[in-house]
Amino acid sequence: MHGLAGRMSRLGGRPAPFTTITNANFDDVVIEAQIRRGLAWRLELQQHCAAGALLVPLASSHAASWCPTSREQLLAAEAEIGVLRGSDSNVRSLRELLTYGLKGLAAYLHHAAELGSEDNALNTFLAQALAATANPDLDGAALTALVLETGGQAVAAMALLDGANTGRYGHPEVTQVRIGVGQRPGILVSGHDLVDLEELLEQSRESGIDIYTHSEMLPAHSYPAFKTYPHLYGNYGNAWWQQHREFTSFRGPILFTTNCIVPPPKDAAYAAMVFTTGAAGFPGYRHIERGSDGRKDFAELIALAQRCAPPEPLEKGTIPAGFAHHQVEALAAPILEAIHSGALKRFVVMAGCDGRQPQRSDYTRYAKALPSDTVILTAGCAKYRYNKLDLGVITAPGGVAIPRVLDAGQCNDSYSLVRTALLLKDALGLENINDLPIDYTIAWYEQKAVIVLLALLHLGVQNIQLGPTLPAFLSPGVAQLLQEQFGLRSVEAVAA
Ligand code: SF3
Repeated sequence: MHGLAGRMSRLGGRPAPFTTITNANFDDVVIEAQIRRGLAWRLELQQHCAAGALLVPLASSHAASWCPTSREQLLAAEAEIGVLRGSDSNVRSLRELLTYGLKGLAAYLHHAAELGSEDNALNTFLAQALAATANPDLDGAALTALVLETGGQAVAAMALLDGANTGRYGHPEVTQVRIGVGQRPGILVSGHDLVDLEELLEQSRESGIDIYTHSEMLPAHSYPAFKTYPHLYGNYGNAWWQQHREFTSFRGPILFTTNCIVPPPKDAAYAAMVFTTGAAGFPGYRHIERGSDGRKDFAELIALAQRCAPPEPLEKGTIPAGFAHHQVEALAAPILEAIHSGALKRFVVMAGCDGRQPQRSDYTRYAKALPSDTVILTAGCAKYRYNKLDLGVITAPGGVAIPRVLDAGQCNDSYSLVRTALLLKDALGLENINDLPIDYTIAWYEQKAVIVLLALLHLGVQNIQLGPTLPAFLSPGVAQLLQEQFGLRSVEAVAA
């Protein structure tokens, strides 16, 4: 049964809930095939239960018997299984909050599984909690408890992924990442999947091209294992939503390993050079599957890159990265000295997703306006709103310079922010995580920011600002509950 739970989260080699994360996969054919594989496995599970005289989960529910034979029947199911089913707006809202959290959790588990790290208890929780979203008998109290439990599971999943990443690639270390370009053509790798990047780097050795990271792949440069590839040149561009302009000027092939894809304009010449793999997909983009030998073959991309021009420069210089928990622990002494001397008075966790809405530039203004004795702890693509600002350093009494933006990595690396907070709490002898001089402002756009939020709530963090606005799926009743229990507010509400 445990093995089946793991398989259910990665239908047919593709991570099923991860595929439905915002901006990961726009290919209806792929998603329908995933649903049909899921239905086949449901039948397998039912037969397995019947053979062992076991209770069939949710046997009497619609989810256990639903069997669409056509695309039309599939789409018609929306009224019965869609987001707006049911009349209680708070139950709908909690179910959607749970679903978002589970998709984020599935993403972490998938990345860890790609690195060979699986946890049966986490896989089983994911399967059971997904089944709970189809249970019409769960009331608001039961769903609230499940949402908060999902936050606890998220902390465990983030620890699993952190161990998988650092076990394979080493602990991230402070690194100056180039943001200019070289003389050779390149391949641009976007998304979050480090294993894909590793395979591409291996296959493109000595091929006369360079590999560039984009958006959430930037933190790869900080891992010791990735530093051994001299053709991992640097990072090109910014957060996901600027990809039309940046992909055009890159002039070489692009590989999407996960979210976030922006549908290309009809006349976009770069569209012919985009490839997807893993959870990512878009109609018309070529998809690279893992072969029966367990390997992804990137030869077509590499050959295409060899015929391309080098990228046009967008900017030049370097940006610092690599402040994950192990590196921050190494800097703990000067950080504590700076706190005790009064040179460092406050931290602001500014993490999560970036987006194209104009009000997101408020994060840049906010970062610029912070007092010079404040350090930003960041992770996720939200960082691009302030990671290229010259905010300077705080100098500890012993002379060590502490940058005012400490970038822990991808949204997947938010675990590092938790570890840093717990490290400071213990070092400062505090009882409660909320006694730390830390403010939290989480920028959300997709499901992985939601699971980070649930993890922080599970740890008891109070007064988080979520922005730029609260998710539309939070009903007034659920938003009020989160405000009363956790002090959660929208950035908008705080600014008003
Ligand atoms: Fe960004 Fe899509 Fe969420 Fe990984 S790449 S944080 S939005």
